[in-house]
Amino acid sequence: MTELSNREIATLLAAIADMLEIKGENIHRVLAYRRASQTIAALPRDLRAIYEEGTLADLPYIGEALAEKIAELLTTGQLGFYERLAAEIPPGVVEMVRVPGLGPKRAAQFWKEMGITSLAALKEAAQSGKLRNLPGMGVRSEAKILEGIEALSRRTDRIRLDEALSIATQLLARLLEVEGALKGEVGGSLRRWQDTIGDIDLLVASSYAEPIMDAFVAMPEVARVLGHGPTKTSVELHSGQQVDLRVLAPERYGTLLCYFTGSKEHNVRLRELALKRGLSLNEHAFTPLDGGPEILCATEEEVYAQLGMAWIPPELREDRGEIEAAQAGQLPNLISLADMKGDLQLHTTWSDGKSSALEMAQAAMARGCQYILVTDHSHGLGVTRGVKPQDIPRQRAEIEAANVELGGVLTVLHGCEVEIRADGTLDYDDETLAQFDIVQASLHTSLRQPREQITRRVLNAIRNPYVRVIGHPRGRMLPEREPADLDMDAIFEAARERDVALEINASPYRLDLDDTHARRAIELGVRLTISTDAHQPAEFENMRFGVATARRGWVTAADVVNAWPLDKVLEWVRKPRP
Ligand code: DGT
Ligand code: CA
Ligand code: CA
Ligand code: ZN
Repeated sequence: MTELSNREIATLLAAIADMLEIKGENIHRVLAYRRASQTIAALPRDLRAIYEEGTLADLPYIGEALAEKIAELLTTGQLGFYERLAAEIPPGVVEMVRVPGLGPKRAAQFWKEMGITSLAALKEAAQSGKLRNLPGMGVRSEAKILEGIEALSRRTDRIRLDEALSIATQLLARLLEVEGALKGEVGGSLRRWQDTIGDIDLLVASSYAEPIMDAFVAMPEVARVLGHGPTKTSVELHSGQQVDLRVLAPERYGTLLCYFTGSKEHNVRLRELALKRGLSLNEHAFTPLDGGPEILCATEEEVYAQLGMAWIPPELREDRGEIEAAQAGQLPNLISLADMKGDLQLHTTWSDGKSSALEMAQAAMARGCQYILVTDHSHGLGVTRGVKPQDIPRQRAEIEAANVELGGVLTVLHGCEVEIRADGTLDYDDETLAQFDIVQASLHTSLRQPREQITRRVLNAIRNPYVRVIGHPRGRMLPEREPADLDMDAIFEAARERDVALEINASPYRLDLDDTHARRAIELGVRLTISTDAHQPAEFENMRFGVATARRGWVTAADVVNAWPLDKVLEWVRKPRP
């Protein structure tokens, strides 16, 4: 019997909650299981260890009854209560609850009234129009179910960049404390700063791999060991993430890093180039095909030099032209975090932010920022409070007071994130917009409109005489919510014509524009901004994700408005538009 991980137990308790709800049980009972599931999913250590200490019932939302059920799971690998429910409710019905927008009540309805017991049968029924006549259903809700099934099929195990980075840096720091560990780095997609991460790769230089591997598998986050060898160990964490650790001697660290940073496509090209030089290349070394001695590389620079080119920044290693550029000595001079002089999107307590403009400014100043633009939501966006037109002068006075307090070290500008409404109009009229230093416009609602309609909304905003920036243009949410179906070429064209900038939103939930769109934008002469969209001081930290995304898009400091000094930004804002 394999031991259950925290994640598997959490999943099982969540399934019990769903099944109880499908049965129409008391909502408090349902919530008890759901909360217990969340508690366990968030635990940083093995549930079994807590059980053995006898302190299960001390965990939040876990009482005596639940503690007993967990004990049964941990000791027998099974749970009678779950088995009985599962025998009663077909698994396909429980699966239906995972469809976005489809709750347990509907799943029960489809099961009991239509005899639907699988996702495939549900899809079929929706496609042939059989659901629309059920009570409470209609043509629209039927279409939503099809969309939901579609979205579910796209669902991935990939996680957000910030989550992966936080796990990886914690594990790596502890590995580097082991005696004999000389240095280490995160590798794979994480080192390339891809927007979502499959598994985490850790790379360590040491001549003594064994104690490092042993320390790794003994870490409390580890749920199970998938493979344990002299140079590679793979584990699954309680949170469900897979982590691969590779250790090689320091004199081979360059090839190790290069190989496991990837991407696979980039590596294939490097190996082809090596072969042309009569060498085979892997993580250990270059090996001459004619049988000569290995060529070891302690650094990545040596690996690339061996192939006749300059070191390529990891963010570019996707085989999108970086190898040709390196060979020609024409790698772009990529933007870096140190180039960022301001932040042009953030929120305060005037809308859904958690801090005042002054508090945000002080935090930004501590990070060396020279200016920030406060961009609270306009009042029409239902979910947040937003700034009413009559309150704009009061907000302005508050910002002016903050500027006095800051004494000129950092300048706070008064902006807004005006809502692009579903009908394509903006939430403020032009007279209102004229009061702000810089106006950004964004989409937050009706993101599933047909391409032509939603594109027209953004084009309208770009053509407004006051709008200078479009925030998070495509409206995606990582890792799963698809972007709006926008005609990006039409948007790039209009943005270039009107000299309106497009944002790379640095929130790891968004990273929107993404790398490829950012690259296309600058190739077409469109300006960019990179902004954190911070809702509290700690979120200024996210700038690095935005800059990394820009680097993946070959962006240089000249392309980015808030990498410019303030006077140049203001000149750009005030310049008459065509
Ligand atoms: P991920 O984990 O899906 O976010 O993406 P990566 O790029 O981290 O992929 P992963 O973890 O499978 O492998 C890490 C790196 O190791 C990858 O970028 C390139 C290298 N690598 C892995 N498997 C292969 C392979 O079969 N051939 C080559 N050439 N390289 C590989
Ligand atoms: Ca990986
Ligand atoms: Ca991997
Ligand atoms: Zn927004």
